[in-house]
Amino acid sequence: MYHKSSPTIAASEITSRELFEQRRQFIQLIAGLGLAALLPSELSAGEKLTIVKPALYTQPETLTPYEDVTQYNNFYEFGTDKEAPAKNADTLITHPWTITVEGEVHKPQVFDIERLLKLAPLEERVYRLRCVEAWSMVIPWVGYSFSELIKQVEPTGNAKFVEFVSLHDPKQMPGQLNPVLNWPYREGLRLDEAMHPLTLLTLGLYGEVLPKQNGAPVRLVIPWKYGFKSAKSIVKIRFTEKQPISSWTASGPNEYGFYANVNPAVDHPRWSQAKERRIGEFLKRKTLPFNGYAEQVSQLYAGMDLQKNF
Ligand SMILES: Nc1nc2c(c(=O)[nH]1)N[C@H]1C(S)=C(S)[C@@H](COP(=O)(O)O)O[C@H]1N2
Ligand SMILES: [Mo]
Repeated sequence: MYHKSSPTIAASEITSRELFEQRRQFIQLIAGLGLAALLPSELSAGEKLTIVKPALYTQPETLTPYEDVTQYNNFYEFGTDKEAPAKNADTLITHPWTITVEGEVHKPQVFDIERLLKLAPLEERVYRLRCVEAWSMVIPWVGYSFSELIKQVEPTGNAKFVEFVSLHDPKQMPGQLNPVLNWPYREGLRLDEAMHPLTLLTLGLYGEVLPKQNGAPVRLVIPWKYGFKSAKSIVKIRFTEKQPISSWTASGPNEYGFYANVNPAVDHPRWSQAKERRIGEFLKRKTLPFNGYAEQVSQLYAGMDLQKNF
């Protein structure tokens, strides 16, 4: 079973760049120890999970406090208020857990969480997460590039997209009794977006196994897209030839596009996307194209009309 085993430091203690760096190093240390300690002993023998690589794409920014990251959430399976997931998500059973990978792959297979934890060295990635509702956070995630899983299943030549499906069980997820979305929660990426090294298969944050309200035990984080693309508590991954229909796109095709790249120049029909409120800060800041990751990802969309493909 998973137990919260690593201490956390209040992010409010960060007062300078130096402290921030010290803290980062400490988090990296406990991340390795904490996650390794969670493995059943027969799996931890000889495994190098204690190494948490400082990552290539990590952004040196002030982290959003742990309390905000874990108490201000969107996870409609547990209610539509930001406070609801932290209050209600304890009914989610996160172990045992498997992800079934199927569709246009040469090697369809079922991954249990123990295997996912050791599929690749765990890295800490500090990513900005920009919600479509015009707020944002900076979160130290733990995981590895989703391409590591793609390699294992060997997509066929027909695979053009990847669909992600979250758990559907109203007993564990009472918010699913509310037809606010067409359950289960579904999201999708183009295969090249899914292959991009920034796309993170995420197993932890702040050096700990993911809290349930943040999408335990496994979610995706796609930092250049609006937060709703980053599906939580994933049980199925399907490689497809046709573009999958995301839950949010199904509920409002004019409001939530398939691409959903963060774009200050394309407003949501009901509000501006030009600025965002960083949770914990007072003044709004300008939203950056691709959430600040344009250098890494803009070539994925070369020649595309991003007003049309919003
Ligand atoms: N299954 C599922 N995944 C989801 C959501 C959801 O309601 N259900 N909300 C999305 C939205 S809108 C955002 S902004 C992020 C929030 O992630 P966080 O709560 O870890 O910050 O999760 C995304 N993933
Ligand atoms: Mo969101």
